[in-house]
Amino acid sequence: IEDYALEHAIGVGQEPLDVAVIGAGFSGICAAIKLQESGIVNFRVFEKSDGLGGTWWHNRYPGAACDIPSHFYCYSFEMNPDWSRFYAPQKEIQSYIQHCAEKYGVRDRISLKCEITELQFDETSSLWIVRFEDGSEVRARFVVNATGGLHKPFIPNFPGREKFDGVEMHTAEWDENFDPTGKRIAVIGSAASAIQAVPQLAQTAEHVTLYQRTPNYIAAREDFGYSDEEKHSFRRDPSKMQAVRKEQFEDKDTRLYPIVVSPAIRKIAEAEIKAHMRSQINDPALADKLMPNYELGCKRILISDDFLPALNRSNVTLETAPITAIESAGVKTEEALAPVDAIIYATGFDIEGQRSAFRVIGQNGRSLEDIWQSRADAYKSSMVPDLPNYFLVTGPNSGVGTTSVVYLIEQSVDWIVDVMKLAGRDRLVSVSDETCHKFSDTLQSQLDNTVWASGCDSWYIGSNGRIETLFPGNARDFANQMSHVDEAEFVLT
Ligand code: N01
Repeated sequence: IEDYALEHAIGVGQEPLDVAVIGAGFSGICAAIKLQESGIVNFRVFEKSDGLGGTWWHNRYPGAACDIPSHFYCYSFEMNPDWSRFYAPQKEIQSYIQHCAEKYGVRDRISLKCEITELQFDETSSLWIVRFEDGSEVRARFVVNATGGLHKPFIPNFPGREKFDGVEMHTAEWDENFDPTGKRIAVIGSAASAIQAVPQLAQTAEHVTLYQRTPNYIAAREDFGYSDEEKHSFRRDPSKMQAVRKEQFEDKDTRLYPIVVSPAIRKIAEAEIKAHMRSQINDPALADKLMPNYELGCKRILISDDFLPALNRSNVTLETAPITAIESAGVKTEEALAPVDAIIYATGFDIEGQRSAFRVIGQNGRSLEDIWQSRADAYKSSMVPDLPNYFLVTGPNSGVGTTSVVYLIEQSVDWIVDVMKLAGRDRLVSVSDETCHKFSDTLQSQLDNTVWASGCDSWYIGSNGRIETLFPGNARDFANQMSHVDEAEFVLT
């Protein structure tokens, strides 16, 4: 991964920006490209880390790859005939994002290593004050928060964690100098990140112990590499890439979305996936431990071709006894202590903590923390009452598990840019409490009828018991929601 020369020139003391974009992942780069295209050129992207790509910059654990097909997991305006595989690996996705920033001329609008600590709306100037960790600040008419949801690593507070003598790492904070060869490794967590890392680690580690608290449904991934001939044909005839994209968009929606809303379809698919899982595991007792006991789709359905076979290896153990403590030598369960050299936390992300990564203070001194105290609502996932000229990409209830988030990002960014244009240079645009709550209440009543509300414990559900991550429709429904901007939706002052 190329290391960019870092620039800290963030415009202190200069004219206010038209737009401050926060984050240089898929969302932030998309916002930058679309702002530029629409003629709003006085913007800057502020990125906390030292590289581009967001999720795809941070998640460098062995085996990290996307579980959405490459030709759909990219911008519609920048198809890539050179994807090496049906499902692209992390490095390629990060390079693709960087390529887009360079090709569309927005790279020099991105300031790296700029961590924001506070955003405050200044009523006098009607501008947002963006404050940084080093004490500097800039002002901007609009803010686009493109920081994503799965960003802040979560590590459980096991008793004794600080006593561990070996290496410990979260999957999203991977140290590339770590060599698993010959090591005894504990992987805690058994979901999307873990099932990608375990087969890779097991190839050279002395032993891998995987700590599973809840089993997951794991369907076949059926990944494959594209031949040079296929890549050439994508280049010669770009409509072939569009065809893959269209098939993914429509196929996933029609095939997978019914699982979300139909218990009968779930039952059939559940049996198929469980049979597939059993067929991959040699020991029936081990297979029993892997069978989920909740409805298919309640937690994210995982896909893998190499995780289940890896569990058959003699140097991999699946541990299901609950972890009681971490000791200096390793991981302790109710049954035994496993001495290890390294503990890998594949334990996911702190979604609610991420929402308060920096303070946001809107009109009348109302902070986002107060506004979202009991419920995190956003109108069309993007706008929050009392935060005028402030937009979120992939905000609350923006997730559609059956599609590509990059597709959803494009829909949202187009809508956000249109709303900015509606406000123009002289007006503030916001949504009323009533509009936002009415919108959100409708979503919540639809979500009540989905599998996500069927009783399992997942990161989709917040500590208040509400589903504030997912959208209750499919990709087409989301696109329809974002397809028009009507002045009557907003408060313009
Ligand atoms: O995290 P997770 P992830 N004690 O929160 C376990 C995306 N993603 O990083 O199920 C013991 O899903 C927890 O157990 P349980 C994708 O959207 C995409 O894997 O809560 N275990 C679970 O097994 C995904 O959904 C790709 O009982 C504990 C695991 O840790 C999202 O990121 C690849 C525990 C956490 O699973 C997050 O995936 C990777 C505790 N106290 C990720 N606390 C693609 O391919 C948690 N766990 C695109």
